Amino acid sequence: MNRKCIVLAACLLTAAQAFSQDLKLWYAAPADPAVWTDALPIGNGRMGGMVFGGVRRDRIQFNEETLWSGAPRDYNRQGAYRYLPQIRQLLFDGKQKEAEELAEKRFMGAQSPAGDREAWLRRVRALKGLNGNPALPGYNDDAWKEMPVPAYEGWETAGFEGLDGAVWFRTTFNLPGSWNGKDLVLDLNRIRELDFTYVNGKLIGSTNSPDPRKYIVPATALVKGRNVIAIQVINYFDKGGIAGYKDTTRHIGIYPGTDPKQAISLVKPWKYLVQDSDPPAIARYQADYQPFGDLTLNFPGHEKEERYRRELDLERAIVTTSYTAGGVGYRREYFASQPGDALVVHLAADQPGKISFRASLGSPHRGATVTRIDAHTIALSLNVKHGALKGVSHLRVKLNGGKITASGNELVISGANEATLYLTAATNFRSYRDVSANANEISRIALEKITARSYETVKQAHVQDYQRYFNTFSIRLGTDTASATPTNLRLLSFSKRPDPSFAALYVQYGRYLLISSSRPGTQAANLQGIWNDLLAPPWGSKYTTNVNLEMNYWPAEVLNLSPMHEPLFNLTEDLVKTGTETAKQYYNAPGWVLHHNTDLWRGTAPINASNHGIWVSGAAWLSHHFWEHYLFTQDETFLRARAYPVMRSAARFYNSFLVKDPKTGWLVSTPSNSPENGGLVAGPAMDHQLIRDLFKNTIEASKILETDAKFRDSLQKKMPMIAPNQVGRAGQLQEWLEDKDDTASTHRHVSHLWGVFPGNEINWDESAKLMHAARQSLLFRGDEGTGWSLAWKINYWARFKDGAHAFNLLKMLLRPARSIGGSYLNLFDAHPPFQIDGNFGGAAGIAEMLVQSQMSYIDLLPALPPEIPDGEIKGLCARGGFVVNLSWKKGKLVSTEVFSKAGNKCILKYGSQVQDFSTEKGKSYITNW
Ligand code: FUC
Repeated sequence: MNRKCIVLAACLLTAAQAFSQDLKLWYAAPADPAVWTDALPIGNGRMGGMVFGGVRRDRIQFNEETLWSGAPRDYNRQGAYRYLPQIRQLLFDGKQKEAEELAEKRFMGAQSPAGDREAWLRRVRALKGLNGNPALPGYNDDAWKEMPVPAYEGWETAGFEGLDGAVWFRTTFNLPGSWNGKDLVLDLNRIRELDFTYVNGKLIGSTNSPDPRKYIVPATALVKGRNVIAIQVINYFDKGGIAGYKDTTRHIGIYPGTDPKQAISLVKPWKYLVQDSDPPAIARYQADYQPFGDLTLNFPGHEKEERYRRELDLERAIVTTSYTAGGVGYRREYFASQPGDALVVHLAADQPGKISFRASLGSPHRGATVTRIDAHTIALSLNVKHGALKGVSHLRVKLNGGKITASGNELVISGANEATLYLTAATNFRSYRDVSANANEISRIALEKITARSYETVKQAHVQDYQRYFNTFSIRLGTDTASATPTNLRLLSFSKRPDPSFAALYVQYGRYLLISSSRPGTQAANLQGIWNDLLAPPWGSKYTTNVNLEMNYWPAEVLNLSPMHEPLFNLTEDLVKTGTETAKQYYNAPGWVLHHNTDLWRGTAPINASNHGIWVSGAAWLSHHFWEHYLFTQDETFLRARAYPVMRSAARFYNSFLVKDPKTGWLVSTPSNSPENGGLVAGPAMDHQLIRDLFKNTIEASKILETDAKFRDSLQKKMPMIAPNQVGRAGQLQEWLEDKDDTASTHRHVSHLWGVFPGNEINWDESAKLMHAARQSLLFRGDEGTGWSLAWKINYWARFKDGAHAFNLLKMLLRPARSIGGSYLNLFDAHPPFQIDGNFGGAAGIAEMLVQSQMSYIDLLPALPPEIPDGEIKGLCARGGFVVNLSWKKGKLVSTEVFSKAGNKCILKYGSQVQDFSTEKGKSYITNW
């Protein structure tokens, strides 16, 4: 066998030139205007856009990352620590329910102030703002409009985004003669959230419970012929209206007491009137990420288009739509420029004078206004309801030829050769404590700056800037035979037909999404990255820290996007400050702590409910990211100035927080939770893995930095006292201190395997027994899961070195989204609903199949799936400061080239073969295998 090491001259890895695998998502049709996840994302880390690419009407829904609900405030419940001993004791005594009840009352975070609900309700119940009483059968509703009823996901989905308050609904039905004298059942199933339901003016029911609403309508309330149903729906927040059944084949309706089969369906347009759309604020634990607005373009006369194509080019970060209509070829380009700090849309045609359209701005925020600034510019202003933030956005159109007029607040362009639209946006957010920025000035200045340059210059600067990051890595898997197939069809067939290059595209898409949602200097990528169209998005589109936020950053180091990690470090450094106060108020402890969620305002206290909101390991997990960044980059300045202070402070917290379990004598984490599974407990395995990882890394860091010897010793002493990983009666890795795992549970979280990935205390080399047990646990849990759960399992199976199993999970992640995890047409991860973590976890998982470096060596092709017999990668990063290029054929490694950033000793391992050699900083080493 030919195994040689050649020392090369220093060379910089600019990998992208290497392969020309087609890096495009493309579609032969525009996005369905009603399906947001059909649209293609663009983003510059600060502004995000979703491009629909419609022909007659195009929509670019956009975001600015600092537009959130809420305001700076203290999230901590003062003095919560006074209840800590009692909660601990209840848990040690096996009284989980009592512990949860006490914690629910005394240990949850402080909510935002609520408005006066009762006073408001009294007013709307007293028919304030109405002429007459809509409950009465004789009320004249001729002037009311109609709304389709029901809407399971809320009236928001029927075009009423942002509507909360008191809304009246009215409809009628004809009483069949044979029902005369009978009591009827009015089955409305679900109403969001409180209703007052009348039949012919008589109140027949009212509840705010989510339970099915089946009201008895007494025969005495009914009249012959036409009967009137009137419902006053009260909705304070989020989804509203008559929701009916999730299964739309089941109808809401009315029927004689015993026989639903005879029901008269009430699924139809109902008359409605908004009585009051200004309900009082509700108390919230944390804030929601907000949509900003919509840029809408109308193209009169664009009919019967041909040769339509919509694509996202990952190599240039540009979306393009093109088509022919009326004999003219049209082409639009859309991108989010980081150097220009704006979204840009360029319209061109293949004949002069053919660009005519109307451009307008809108926003789902109630009360948003659009004003005309000058002949070419309009501005949108908005305030977040009940919140501290305002947003301002500017739109300017620059033309080549043609003319522009303003009609109302629209810009009307006719007969241009080309047009370029520049969209800027800003808020008054400065920091989590300061909202004094001038949104209008920031947005206006950005606009003036970018519009002073030509479109070509702006575009070139964008591509150059983006490629600085994107081109550090390239990947080719298999031969690219399917790129001529539209992405939606590839998604349909990925689980059935071999298409390894689709997996390569998915990796690069993950990198694209990270560059687009998390640039140095911006906020960290949230649950939806930077893309959100809803005022009340799922889980607030905030930062869930018991896996989701961290998963967003799994690809950052390994896929050579280290600078994109920066926003997570900034976020964490804020959390160290707020979390220090939480550590004091809740645990009377030094250091910092973070529970299972945070938001723009850096909340660190427990939220939601005591059975899962009290989870203490966020600080340990985020500290892990600082250490990993150091391992990959070997940047000692970063270790000293940024990583160590964060890690040390977190270690101080756990050092004080761990207590002795009276039964076992081990040190345990309590109260806590094995994420979202099993309620409030003492000693979940995951916590101990995380804390050991933190202690170990902090010890290591303090040695490298030659500091804190005493503190290091105290951690070293504690390490062996922490409750160890245990193998249970079914051969599983125990999720809890006690051997009580339910082996039939298919719960989406498999947190107790954290030590396998992203941790590494459980591995084949040093702890094979535990590795087997962890594997057994994962087998019990099964493959199915939400998007992020599938993505985590890909990484687990890669660490178990089972490439075939890992690839099966990738097939599940890359299947069309249905009721369980998969991907939307734009390849956004579906929890469902959309959550971006799975995109990042999935991309990292593919890397994990191909190279691993968590031990003291670089493991090459450790879990190569049979579906990827051939491939080539350039620019993959490994711990120790190495950048790896490798190629393989027919399932066998062919060659590697390792670039050494730090001059460390390098050990390469491929199966049972090992190559080790010293390296010099800045040099590359080729090995043929
Ligand atoms: C955790 C998960 C959910 C979801 C949410 C954002 O609560 O358990 O599945 O991903 O975060």
